[in-house]
Amino acid sequence: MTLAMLQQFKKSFYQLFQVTIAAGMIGLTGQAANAGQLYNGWNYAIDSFSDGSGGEAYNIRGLALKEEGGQVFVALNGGTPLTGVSNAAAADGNIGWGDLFFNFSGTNFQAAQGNVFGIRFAGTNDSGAASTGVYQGVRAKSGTSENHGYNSLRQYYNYGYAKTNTLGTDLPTTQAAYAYLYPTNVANSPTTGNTPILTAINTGTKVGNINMLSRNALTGLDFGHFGARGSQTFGFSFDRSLLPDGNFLAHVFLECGNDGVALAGTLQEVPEPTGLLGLTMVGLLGSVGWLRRKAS
Ligand SMILES: [Ca+2]
Ligand SMILES: [Ca+2]
Ligand SMILES: [Ca+2]
Repeated sequence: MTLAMLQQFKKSFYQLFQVTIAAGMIGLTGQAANAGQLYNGWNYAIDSFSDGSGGEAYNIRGLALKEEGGQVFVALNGGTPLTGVSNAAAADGNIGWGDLFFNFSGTNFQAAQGNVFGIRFAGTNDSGAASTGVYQGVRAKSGTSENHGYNSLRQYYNYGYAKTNTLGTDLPTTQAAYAYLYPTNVANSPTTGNTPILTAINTGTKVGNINMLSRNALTGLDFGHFGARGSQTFGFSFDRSLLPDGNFLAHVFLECGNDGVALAGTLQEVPEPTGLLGLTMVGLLGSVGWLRRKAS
């Protein structure tokens, strides 16, 4: 995919979820997405640097993804360590990362429940997934109350965290965030009662493992290019074949709902080697036939 194609897709994605709610809104207030955050082969979503409730230990700065050599690589940057932060107010004494969700359905996240992919990458979090890895057929749950967090996205915004790039550069406004996470009727009238923050896998089927990667193994990664310089950078990879082809929206919240980020991207179709050979043969035979007809 070229940079121009990615830019167009990211812009379209943002507009889709703006248009979804436009009918019920007085007008559009969001600016065009700061799209096309492609750099050194990585696709970036840069999150607000000042929307981590509780300070930098609960602040996400970016999410990035690249596809290379039959693997998908994911990287995160912010102030929250992979193993979370000790906090006596949490049921398990720790507040950390939730699970990462991939939605290829083109619908809002709530409508997509049961048809979502989820990745548990933090081995110490409160996921309903038994172990780290990639899961399909996922339904998500909210773990914010056990993690001393926000009971709803609306409550988080009511506390003053409705900042620009609230869920990163691909879902930059509160309207876009509501429109992606909830059905239209909720997005048009978000309350503290109808906007739970789904932070973790509840149920799903494990389809593969992930490989945790050191900073140095994340070749080409450069959050600093976008000014995202959180103290924590980590990532992981998994087999490309575990996810379908096409456009997706990926997102992750901290377990407390104190911050979240989303990334719009595309996983391109990978042709089967035998299929490709077959197509080449058909093409060659077709050319031969055409040449024969032309000669006769
Ligand atoms: Ca943030
Ligand atoms: Ca926890
Ligand atoms: Ca955020």
